[in-house]
Amino acid sequence: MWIIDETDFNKDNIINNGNKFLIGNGFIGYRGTLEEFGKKELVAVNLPGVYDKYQDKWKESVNAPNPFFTQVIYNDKILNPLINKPVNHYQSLDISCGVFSRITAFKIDDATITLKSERFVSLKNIHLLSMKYEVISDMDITITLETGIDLNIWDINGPHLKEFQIINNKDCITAYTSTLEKQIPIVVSEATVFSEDLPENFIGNIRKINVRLKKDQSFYFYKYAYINHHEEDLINKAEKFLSEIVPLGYDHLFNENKNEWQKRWDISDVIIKGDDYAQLALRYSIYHLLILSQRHTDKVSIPARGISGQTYKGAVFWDTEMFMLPFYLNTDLITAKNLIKYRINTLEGARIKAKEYGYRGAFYAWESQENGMDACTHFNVTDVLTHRPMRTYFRDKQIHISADITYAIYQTYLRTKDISLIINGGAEVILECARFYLSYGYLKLDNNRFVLPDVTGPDEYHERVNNNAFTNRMVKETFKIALLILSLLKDKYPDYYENLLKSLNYAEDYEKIKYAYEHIYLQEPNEDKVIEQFDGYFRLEDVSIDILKKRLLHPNEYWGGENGVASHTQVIKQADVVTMLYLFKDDYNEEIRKANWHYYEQRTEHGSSLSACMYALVACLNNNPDWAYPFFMKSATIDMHGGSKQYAGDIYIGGTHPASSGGAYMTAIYGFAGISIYEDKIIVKPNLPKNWQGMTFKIIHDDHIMQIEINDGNVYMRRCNND
Ligand code: IFM
Repeated sequence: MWIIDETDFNKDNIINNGNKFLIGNGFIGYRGTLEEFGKKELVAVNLPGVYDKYQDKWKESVNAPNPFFTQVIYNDKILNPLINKPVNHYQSLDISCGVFSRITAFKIDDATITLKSERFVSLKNIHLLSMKYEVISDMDITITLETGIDLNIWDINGPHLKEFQIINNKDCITAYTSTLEKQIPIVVSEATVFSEDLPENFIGNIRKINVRLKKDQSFYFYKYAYINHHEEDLINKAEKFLSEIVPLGYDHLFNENKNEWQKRWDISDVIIKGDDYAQLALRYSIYHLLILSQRHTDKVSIPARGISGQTYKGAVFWDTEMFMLPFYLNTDLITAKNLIKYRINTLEGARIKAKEYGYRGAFYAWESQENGMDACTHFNVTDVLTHRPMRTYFRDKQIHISADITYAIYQTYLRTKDISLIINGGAEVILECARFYLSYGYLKLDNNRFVLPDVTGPDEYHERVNNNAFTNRMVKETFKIALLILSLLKDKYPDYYENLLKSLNYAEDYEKIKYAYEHIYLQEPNEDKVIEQFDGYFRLEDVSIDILKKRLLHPNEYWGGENGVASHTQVIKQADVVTMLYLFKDDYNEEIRKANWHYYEQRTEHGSSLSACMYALVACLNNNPDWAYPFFMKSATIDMHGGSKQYAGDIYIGGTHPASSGGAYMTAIYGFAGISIYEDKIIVKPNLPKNWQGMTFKIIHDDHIMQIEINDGNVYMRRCNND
């Protein structure tokens, strides 16, 4: 249960397969396309954290040239399934070690020629990609093989790169460039070692060789590529890197990568007994989280579409902290801390944004790019009917983002007990976020309530509402965390505490936070135990999703915004109150959780991939694992099936959905296994779906790796050796 595959070639699956068969290592994302494909097939070597803005288009992450480009030509015919129908095709992804393979046979004239390749982006060495490529024919023929770096890059809002400087020497081809806006240097370099020594002809960035294939004897080559950016002297670095890597050989590098994967799986795997398909889907979700781990940097976080391309501008949303971080907190504390440090490092951007809107403190970017600048535009959706940009308020009003980050920092501190996170910026972020809410909300004098007007909660179809239940609860938590941190610092780090209060001029705010924490308005459940999503929500038209669909004038219409079909009804985009019920499970009893689950589920379109897992998690809390199961499977299989929308008008919006993968993981661990983690203990209350006989997994707790096994209703926990 480690193989994702496709046994046929279907051109309609090309785009989705780019996501489904994605390989990567957090530094590089390489889409699951075939070597002979180009920009039309959305080949991409995505570089998260490298951003560029071209003219007045949206700033987005940058795609690098493709060092694996290879095509075979026989009798003037290109072996490309889009040009010549293959007689058979098989492609697969081995998620145990992040290896993509394909085998495609073509019947060209009287010869059957088979192409085989295998590639990986190394988890061991973040700059390295490697490929083995093989050609076999059933008769003696001469083919032409072209391989090198394809500079023709697929961009959504590009181009982003200056003209390339190509350096060819006998050992490698190097393409060096820099981004247009900020001149960030980028290098892609490749070395190719053929199974026979043949004369090579270079046409710029591509080499061409003629190969006499002997019947049934394979001709092959190994390719080693180096990708880097943001550093000086990259051309020399590339050449030096390849001169050291090539002698090690493909098998050695392959095994190094495999061993690294084994280590990561050893702590991350979740074994399910009794449900093979769920097993594969869950592992596939974990695979996506593993290829996104940011162990090498705290300057880059995980974009909402991962490393699958430029969708959503390659920007980082709350998805990372609320849906992905829990996985890293259980399995990879280096990544978990780096994700937090990214937010600490981008505090300045959040301060600038708060000021821009006339607030104090830190208002984090809804779509965060480098330095925490907000990539979210005021017109983030284009109306399909008028083709006009629509004013949206994600950027201005989705204020829960600062609370989500505060929550994540505190959770990370609780789990790692790493006070350095707090005293090296974490406390400042928390206090600045709390201060932002002080300046955003106000105290209603007639009832002495601290309220938050004019916000957008997770349900993006209802913009600019008052007192969104989720937001208010998260802001209360922010105040609580700020108070806890202040008292911790006062007790244990008095000098630091004094300096911080002084440098932030926080004494008055401290008092106000105490007051706001006590007086913030939280919605009470109504007589049916349902919590109103925001002031006035219950007064909106109560209409079914099916009826709403009939009102659409165009299938791709946006349901939210000023005139969206859902905006004036109770139909919501994604889990909102239900997300709050999960996060604050101890605040609400089962009766309330059940009433809200039922009420909101019927009214939720699940138009965001962040939605299903929250319904799954709360269904588990409600002791209904079998209700949770379809939502869990929906989250876990989203990128296996690729059912999500790929295009909105002309804009590609597909890609992978790592928050959904994270949500599937959370459902398995916190839902089905029923784990609750406290400072001094782990409580396990399993709630397995009926066809699951058991689960086994590991989590890091209190500096130890704990293995938890649930088997036929019994729970076993043991401490593993940390090595
Ligand atoms: O962060 C989400 C948001 O909640 C819904 N729209 C898409 C974003 C990115 O996944």
